[in-house]
Amino acid sequence: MNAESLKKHLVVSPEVQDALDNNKPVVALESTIISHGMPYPKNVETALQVEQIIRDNGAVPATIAIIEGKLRAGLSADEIDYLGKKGLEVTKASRRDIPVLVERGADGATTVAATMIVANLAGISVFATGGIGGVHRGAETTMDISADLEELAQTPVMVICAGAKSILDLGLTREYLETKGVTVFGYQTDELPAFYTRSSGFSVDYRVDTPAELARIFHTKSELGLGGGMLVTNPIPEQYSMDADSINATIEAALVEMDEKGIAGKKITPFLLDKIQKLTGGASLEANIQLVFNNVALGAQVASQLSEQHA
Ligand code: PSU
Ligand code: MN
Repeated sequence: MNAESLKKHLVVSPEVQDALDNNKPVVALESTIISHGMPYPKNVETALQVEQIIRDNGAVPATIAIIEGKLRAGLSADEIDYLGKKGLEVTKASRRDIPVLVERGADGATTVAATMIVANLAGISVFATGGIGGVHRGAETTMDISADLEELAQTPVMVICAGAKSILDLGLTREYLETKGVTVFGYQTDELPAFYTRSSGFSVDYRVDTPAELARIFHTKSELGLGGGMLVTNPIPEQYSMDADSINATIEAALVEMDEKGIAGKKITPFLLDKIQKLTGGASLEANIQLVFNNVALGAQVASQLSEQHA
């Protein structure tokens, strides 16, 4: 985007802009997790706590969304509350939705893909969240593959997550990322974490044990002009991880109900997240919140390391 278009469509909050101008660490955050990933008011409480954790770790949070047609990096507490309250009524915005929402002056809660796009436009390199979209089970016939994976292939933002849920086909997701040249890192682990649990039976491409090394690799990738993102998977802390058999049984039950109800397209992920939360009586929501806290703390540490390397 040229400077004029950027100015027209992108609004960076003064705090985030000041941090970027002065090489201070910034961590981007998505808003679909607020509107479509958790129920109100837990979603808003969590989003605000997440921002606080980033501050406590020495970085500036930049929650990203589309509000009244503007791409926004850095929201006020009132704006976060607005998105959280509106919940599923806000459009879930991935790459394809951005031009329409901007032209219409509408609101959008950004997915991982759309958040990466806006973060990159704003000049933010590190983005932390809970889980990413991937290749859905049965994708060999439905072709349901999240645009998040394509975005990781092309947009130079490091995404920190807790792996992917087994609502997805983790093996196919790994294969897809490999084809697209996206390196999958395990933070202090050799195994791909499966969101609610620390293990999945799948390996990562590389284990990295420090935020400093993650920052150096990101920097080197950029020096090499390789483009594309980096996927860092950070396992849920042991004390919050769920029992694998029980969560997998819940996920299977949610998938059966999804088929029965004929849920399809972009509604799939929010439907499954909600169903799993209801079936576990909130235990999965608590695990979800804790793993996000863990990821954003790591995000702040990596962003701090990146700033130091640029100093
Ligand atoms: N996975 C989660 N929680 C989430 C999402 C995925 O565990 O909130 C959200 C993210 O915003 C992600 C999006 O980018 O769902 C993927 O949706 P889809 O599969 O329709 O691309
Ligand atoms: Mn999909």
